[in-house]
Amino acid sequence: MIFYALPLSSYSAKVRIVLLSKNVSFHEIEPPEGYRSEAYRAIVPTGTMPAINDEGYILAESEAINEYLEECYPAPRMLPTPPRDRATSRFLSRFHDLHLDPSVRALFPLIAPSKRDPALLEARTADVRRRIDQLAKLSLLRPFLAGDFLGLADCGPAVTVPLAQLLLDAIGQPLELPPELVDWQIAVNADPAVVAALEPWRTATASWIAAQLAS
Ligand SMILES: N[C@@H](CCC(=O)N[C@@H](CS)C(=O)NCC(=O)O)C(=O)O
Repeated sequence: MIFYALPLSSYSAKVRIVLLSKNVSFHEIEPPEGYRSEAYRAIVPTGTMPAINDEGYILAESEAINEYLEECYPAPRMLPTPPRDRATSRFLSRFHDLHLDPSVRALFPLIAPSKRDPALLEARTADVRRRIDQLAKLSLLRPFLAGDFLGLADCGPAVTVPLAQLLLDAIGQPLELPPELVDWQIAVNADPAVVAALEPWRTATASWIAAQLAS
């Protein structure tokens, strides 16, 4: 399986967690000539990353990829069995992709000190804190977001919550996680697949933030 990804991409890290958890044999490469390029669109029509090529089967969108991996590689399972917990897991994944991650991503243009608009910064940091509080309220936290094992619902927030922490640290407004999420983060960070999947992302993100702060 070919995995199109970049170290700096948080959605790539979200899928990498599942690939490593399930011990899938894969070859990670950067999109040829970059995502959105003609060359990459010839393979992945949306031009978006991450994507996989599984023996000629092309699939983009992190959550679709993770669900496909869950079906092709059922062990260890990453979706709960009871229908309501399963639905909650899927709800949390959508909450992450549609609300939490876009809120955190909206801080990117404001990290460089020269580009900080105080009013915008205040509004966007407040929005991130609101979304993090919502994540704590909406999750099952047993101690993972949708149950008692690392599941698909954890994979996005496993990257986006530390991203929010790093970005808010960079602007001097550290994020205090709700206590339930502190326990969740300890459990997630104890998982070897999460540690390995996030390692390239942590290095690339630290460099990007340092470059922004110096600009
Ligand atoms: N909804 C997508 C989001 C992934 C995403 O935002 N990827 C960025 C790179 S990190 C991208 O491909 N951007 C190109 C575009 O949107 O045209 C997913 O879950 O895979």
